[in-house]
Amino acid sequence: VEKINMIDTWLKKHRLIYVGATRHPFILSIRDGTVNLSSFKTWLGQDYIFVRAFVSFVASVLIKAWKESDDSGGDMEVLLGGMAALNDEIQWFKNEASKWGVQLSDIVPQKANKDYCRFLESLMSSEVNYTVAITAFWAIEAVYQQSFALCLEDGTNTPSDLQATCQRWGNDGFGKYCHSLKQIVNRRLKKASDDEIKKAEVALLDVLEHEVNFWNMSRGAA
Ligand code: HMH
Repeated sequence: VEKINMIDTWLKKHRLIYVGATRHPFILSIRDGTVNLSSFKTWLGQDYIFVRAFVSFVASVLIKAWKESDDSGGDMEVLLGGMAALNDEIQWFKNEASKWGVQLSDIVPQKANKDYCRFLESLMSSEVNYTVAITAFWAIEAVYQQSFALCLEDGTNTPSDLQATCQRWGNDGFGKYCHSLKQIVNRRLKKASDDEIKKAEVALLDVLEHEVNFWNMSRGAA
């Protein structure tokens, strides 16, 4: 297998599941303007809970980078930038929730969310190495980047009051950040053992499945 760009190799191999996560009916409904606002509010409240777990996960990836990385790609700076963005994101969720009348303190995590947070927690274990964890991290960010960028393309009907949400993950800066993460992952996978590569591929597939379940939950379909 060509190891220069392992991620692209995997995305071709798992194209259907990747498309399932990045062009989900929930996203397509935002894109064509038919989104149900109660679904959007469900997503907003649940994602706030997810992001709080995600911050802890990113902190664990940063620790692994410090311990394991040769850091030729400035991994720590990229991860620290990601954490700074999450600081901003938590505040954004609070503002957005108050705008939409969503009471964040009342949100009870639904099953798909709890399952996803539990998965993140499993990746925080010191048994999981940096290459596997950062592969999952890239995939988690890339799904949102691809999904929301789709809603910003020309000729779409994204409701004007959801444009800012789509911009949050669909903007060019976030795209560049995801690209930096992807380069780190490809660099790590080039040097990884077969066992690590296999585990990283499984982690990618796990992320994609959790993302699909998360979108399904938001639509009230799960
Ligand atoms: C479920 N996946 C989910 N929520 C997010 N906020 C992201 C990915 C990206 O940050």
